[in-house]
Amino acid sequence: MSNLKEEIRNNLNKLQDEINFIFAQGRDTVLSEVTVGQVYGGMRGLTALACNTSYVDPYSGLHIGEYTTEDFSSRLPEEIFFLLCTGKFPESDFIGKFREDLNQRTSVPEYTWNLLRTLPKDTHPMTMLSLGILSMEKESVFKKEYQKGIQKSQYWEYTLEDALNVIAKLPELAAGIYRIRFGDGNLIPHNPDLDWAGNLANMLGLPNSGKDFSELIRLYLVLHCDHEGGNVSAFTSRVVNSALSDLYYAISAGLNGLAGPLHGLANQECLKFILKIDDRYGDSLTEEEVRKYVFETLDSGKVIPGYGHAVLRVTDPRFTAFMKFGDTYCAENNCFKITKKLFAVVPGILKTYKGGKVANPWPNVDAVSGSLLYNFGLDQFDYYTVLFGVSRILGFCAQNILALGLGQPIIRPKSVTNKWIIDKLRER
Ligand code: HAX
Repeated sequence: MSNLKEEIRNNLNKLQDEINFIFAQGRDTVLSEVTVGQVYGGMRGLTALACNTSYVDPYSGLHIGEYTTEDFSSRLPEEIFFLLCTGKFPESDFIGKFREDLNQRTSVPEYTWNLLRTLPKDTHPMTMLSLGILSMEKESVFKKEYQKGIQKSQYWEYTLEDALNVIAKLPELAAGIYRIRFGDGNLIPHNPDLDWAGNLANMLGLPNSGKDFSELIRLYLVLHCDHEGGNVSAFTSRVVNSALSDLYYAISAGLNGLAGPLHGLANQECLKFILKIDDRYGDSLTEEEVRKYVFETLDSGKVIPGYGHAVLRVTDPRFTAFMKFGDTYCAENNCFKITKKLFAVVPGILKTYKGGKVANPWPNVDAVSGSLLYNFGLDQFDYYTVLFGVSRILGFCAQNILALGLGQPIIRPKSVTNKWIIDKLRER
């Protein structure tokens, strides 16, 4: 067994010391005030959560521990999971031991495959992923131990067991969903000698899959792993787990949030957008035609997928990492070329469109990821959010393990009625 558990315990001790210090210094200190606008505006800008896995700086993007996206983007997802849970990178012997551990846990139960195979053919792959994980809920080690009666201080340990059991099965489950939904339904067996991302790339069984495709899947699974605590999917997963619903419920719930077009589904919307441009203008697309298409989209009341962000105020460094990959591996691909042309044009338009109402005119990670997958023959864009989900589950797991380890209570903010707010305004 790797030293993951021991290092999580060390991290929890460190985080608990910090919390003790924070409480001693000023438990009643006001961090953020809430305006009426925020109450009706998706709580944007309200600082009301602590999350110690990752942090999104509006100007430098995603940080995990002390590391920037550039620092960690060349690592394996297994190392990223360790980093999310412990705040540091593992020693060099971790990968081998962790792989051995995961290899003992890979097998997806037959009843899950049976369930997935009986779903209607047009079921969205995200529904299949969410249901696939939920179907295994009866395997939850946390639930079984909780029913026996465990200490609160042990909740995280059994949640870690659930996390490892789910993470180990994800390549097989996600690839199986692809093959049932889009292929001949025959599953490719897990290869114990491949790493986590390599296995997923291999089990998809694409004709084009080779070293470069595995590298893309590795990068994809690293870049989507976590985005602090307030985004729809992570927050949903945490809220559900805070009721001590086990990790299977919490992951499935988080995935349901990720499935929305303003969140994880944006990458498939992006590629559709790019393919429509390609269809209409083809190879000879000019900058003026891109501008025309973007304005047409905006004027019809639609958003430009892949642009904007609730927190970021610069080009997403994850977008930059993918663009670097694209320049190296797919520079001649038409979708990638259109992605570049959009990048040259869209921010300038969004900066001033309708008085500059778009808070962040720059691209997010979804603006490019689909083009790269498409280049390798992964042309079923309904599937893209599944890959996002597989990666983001690392973050859901780490966030919930740490929150339980720190004894965080059930989440329950207060809501009020319009009348309550009107009365409050009258008091001014
Ligand atoms: N195109 C056109 N209009 C946009 C826009 C875009 N890309 N981004 C924001 N706007 C509009 C909003 O719709 C909003 O208009 P209204 O006031 O008329 O409602 C206005 O600009 C202000 O919104 P904002 O404060 O800039 O953005 P939000 O924090 O409300 O929303 C979103 C952030 C990411 C949802 C938003 O920018 C958007 O819809 N982008 C396109 C979809 C997308 O790329 N989603 C993926 C985001 C990354 C992610 O979470 N992936 O999982």
